[in-house]
Amino acid sequence: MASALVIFKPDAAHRLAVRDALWAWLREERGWKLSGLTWYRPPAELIQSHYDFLQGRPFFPWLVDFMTALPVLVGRVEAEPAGLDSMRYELGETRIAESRPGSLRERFGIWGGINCLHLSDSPASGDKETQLWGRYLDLTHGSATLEPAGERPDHTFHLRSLFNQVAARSHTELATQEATKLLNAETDLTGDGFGALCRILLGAIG
Ligand code: DAT
Ligand code: MG
Repeated sequence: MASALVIFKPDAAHRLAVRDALWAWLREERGWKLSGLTWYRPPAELIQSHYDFLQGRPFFPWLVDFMTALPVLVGRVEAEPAGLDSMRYELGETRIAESRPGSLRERFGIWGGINCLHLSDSPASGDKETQLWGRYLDLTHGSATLEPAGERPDHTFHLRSLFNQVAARSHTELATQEATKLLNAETDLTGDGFGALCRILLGAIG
């Protein structure tokens, strides 16, 4: 069996309808077993180590801000290597514009690297990542309870269209305002937390 680290990134952890959908997928446990899911806000040093192979890339400062600005949901899955491969296949490719139609990232990711879920990409990286994160929190006894999204909408495709407009510098201000309104309808974050969510998501555009 291989261990893998799973993280609901801030977009997935705080957009409630998206969180529900991803949680429903993870809970299916088709060939994998989930142990623990914990709310945790990672410090920058942890994210810098976790993504050390990306240091120096132009999006790296954004990536660290994205992953440290809000609490995320972290857990561990156990799977046969082939089971882990099929989970990664269902997850889809890294960048949303390139994610396979029907994959989780194509369905729920907003733009660029705002791609909702982290999942270790091999047994070797799973070992490394669960060991690293295990130094900061207990990955086996998570007891996060997830409130159901209730009537919260999922505006993924509309948000993707608006983010594309912001990226193309077309109606930048209006598209930003409209995206902020839609995000507000999707999340229960308020005040500084909501401000942080908007900053890290729109910050992906650079
Ligand atoms: P994955 O998450 O599919 O395993 P990765 O490990 O190569 O992808 O990269 C880690 C994260 O870094 C990824 O989920 C989002 C961000 N990232 C990687 N390449 C990117 C790019 N070209 N543009 C924006 N964000 C990127
Ligand atoms: Mg990876």
